[in-house]
Amino acid sequence: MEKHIEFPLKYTLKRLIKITQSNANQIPNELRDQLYYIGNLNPPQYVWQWFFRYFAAGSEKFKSEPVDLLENYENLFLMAEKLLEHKYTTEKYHKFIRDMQTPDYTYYFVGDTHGSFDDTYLMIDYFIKVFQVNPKVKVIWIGDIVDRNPYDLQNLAFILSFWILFPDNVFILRGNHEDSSVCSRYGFSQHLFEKAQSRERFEMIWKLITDFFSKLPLGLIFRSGNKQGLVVHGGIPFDVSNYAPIRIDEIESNLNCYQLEHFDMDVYSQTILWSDPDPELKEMVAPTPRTGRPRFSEQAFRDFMELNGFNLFIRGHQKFSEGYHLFWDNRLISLFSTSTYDGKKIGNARFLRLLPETSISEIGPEEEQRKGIVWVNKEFLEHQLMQYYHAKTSH
Ligand SMILES: [Mn+2]
Repeated sequence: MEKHIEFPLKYTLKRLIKITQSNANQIPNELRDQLYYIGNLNPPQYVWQWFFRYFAAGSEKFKSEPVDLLENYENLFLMAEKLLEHKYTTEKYHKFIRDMQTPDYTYYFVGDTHGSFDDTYLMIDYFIKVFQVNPKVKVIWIGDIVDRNPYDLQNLAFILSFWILFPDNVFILRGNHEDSSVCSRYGFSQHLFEKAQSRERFEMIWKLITDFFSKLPLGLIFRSGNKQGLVVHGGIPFDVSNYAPIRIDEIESNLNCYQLEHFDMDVYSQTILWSDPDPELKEMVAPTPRTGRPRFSEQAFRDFMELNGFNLFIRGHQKFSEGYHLFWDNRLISLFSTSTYDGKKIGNARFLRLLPETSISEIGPEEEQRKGIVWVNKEFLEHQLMQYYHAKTSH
């Protein structure tokens, strides 16, 4: 084992913890100025406090979280909803965000986090450090932030505050669990109810959150170097009972995706949120026996990619204990960024880092001398950051 390296940048998590523990409401001005500079925004004090409370405390503090924090949750969700509305009016934020103007940026993609606060904490800590070395960075959360683990409300609040602090660098997409018919069954509504302590308070904030979920974009079209592609939670759009290759531009205006529940959506929005790739599938597309979950074949995938001019497709949705899976010459990358599920350890969390110069054929786990697939592990991330830091500062 390599010995512990102190990250050379000023704002290590350790230093932040020291500052915030001595005075939880005192946010260091120097750090704030630097983050303002990167984020170009002046968020309200409670967003900072929220962010720093989590940054300083970690998941250990959740059990003793005071009840009056509910008002902070409410403020945070109101702020998030406002930000989403504001983004819509700029026309840049839509059912699909088109983010093609920054091919010199590094893109980070995070798969399902499902309330795994400790993994999210390591990733956000890492991203904040990356921002300090290189502001030309974007981070995309691919949905399924809630359910499946005990601290999903906190996970969501932490990711939202990160988004509010860096609205031009951070994006949040909808997953199939950001749906009131799903997150009322897999943990989230229960956790919120326990926090609210009364039916009335619960219903007020439940409405706020599920409304927010219903307005999230389905996907983001990006370009980094010579890579151009789409990121969504599930898979390509198709009609399972009447297959034909689909062009995003042609279906977008008719998509009926801004619904609280997927039952009320059109079939394309449903498959974008729910479908899975299946290398064994002989038909173009088919439902999964028993569950009915839609699947698509390699040929259906290649047709979609060619028709839309994409060479890379990134998604989450499927549980892989290694945290990722590569399909079809790395053209489809599946990410799973939680190491715990139903409160139990299931494997490793990973995310994807796409530098402009990364080529699709070299994508693979970084610890196997390949590129882009990054392991969410404290020592590994520190080591990885050191390499990144030296590469950025040596020329
Ligand atoms: Mn999912």
